[in-house]
Amino acid sequence: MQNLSKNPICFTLILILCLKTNAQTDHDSYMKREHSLVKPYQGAGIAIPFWDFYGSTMVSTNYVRLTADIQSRSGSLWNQVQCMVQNWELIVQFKVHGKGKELFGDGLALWYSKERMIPGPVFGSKDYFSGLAIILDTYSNHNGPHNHQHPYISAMVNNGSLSYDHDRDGTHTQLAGCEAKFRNVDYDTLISIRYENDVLTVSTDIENKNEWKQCFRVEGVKLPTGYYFGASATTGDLSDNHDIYAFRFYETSPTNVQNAVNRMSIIPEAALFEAPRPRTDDVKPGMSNIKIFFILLLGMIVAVAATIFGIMYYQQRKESSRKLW
Ligand SMILES: *[C@@H]1O[C@H](CO)[C@@H](O)[C@H](O)[C@H]1NC(C)=O
Ligand SMILES: [Ca+2]
Repeated sequence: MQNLSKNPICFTLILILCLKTNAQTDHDSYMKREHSLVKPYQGAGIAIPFWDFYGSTMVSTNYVRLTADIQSRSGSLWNQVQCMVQNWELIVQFKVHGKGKELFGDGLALWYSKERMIPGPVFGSKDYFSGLAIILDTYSNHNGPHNHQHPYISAMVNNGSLSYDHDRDGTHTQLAGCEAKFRNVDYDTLISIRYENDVLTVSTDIENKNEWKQCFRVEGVKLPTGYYFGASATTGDLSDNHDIYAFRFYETSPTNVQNAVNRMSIIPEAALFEAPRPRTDDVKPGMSNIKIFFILLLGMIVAVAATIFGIMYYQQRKESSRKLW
């Protein structure tokens, strides 16, 4: 321990490791069947208990395919049971894959929303939604430079007043996000969405390491109880298979029934938006470092020149005043 405290970097590393372990998912908590979707799905492709599907969605033995790798498809999958759990974790096993090497899209969204089964432009679901969308965007619609790579995972909280802007890949309405290379890999890819005491934490397990990596954590997220879980995906000119393998829902701490009922009437809200959210191609590019360097250099030259002239002037005056005397 003495050695450790003498070595601050090592100590910090160990501290981070400890914190990470503590933050890791506690899978001993109880999986709630009414919000979960696990194999065997039952119903032989016709009906899955607690779940409805819409559009291009197809159920097979191993996965639910929201869209196939075909242009202009849209599909969704919705839980039938309102969520009255206050603190929860949802783990979704998914797979996004297709023929496209360079061009593929558009992506999928995981929902906790008031409305269900309503098709629309936000990855196959309704715009101006109420609730939470976790968006797994595989295609960058943005023509200008982005400040991140795709695929990209982001969160958006909406009270029904905001529109998801595809042209900006939703960057100016997102709470937070992270890059995530989940596409076309041949191992399992999972995302965890944790909502506890108004804190939203999204983590991924997409590197075949069997461990969670935090994507983002946002405090002050207000979500009501009584909304529905869902998943939707869409393809346009570009396509991909968007498959859901499992939804696993856990109640992470016991719910107080009265609180849960009271929370049904709150309006979705997020205290902290990611700041700043630049709309990059609208903004004139700022001064480049080279420009700043030259301006500083010019300033220095002017200052040096002024000093030299000043000294020369002073000496000349001294000399001329000497002559006068
Ligand atoms: C809904 O959200 C918008 C944008 O965040 C906000 O301006 C508005 O006040 C909110 N409305 C309600 C009723 O909370
Ligand atoms: Ca996009």
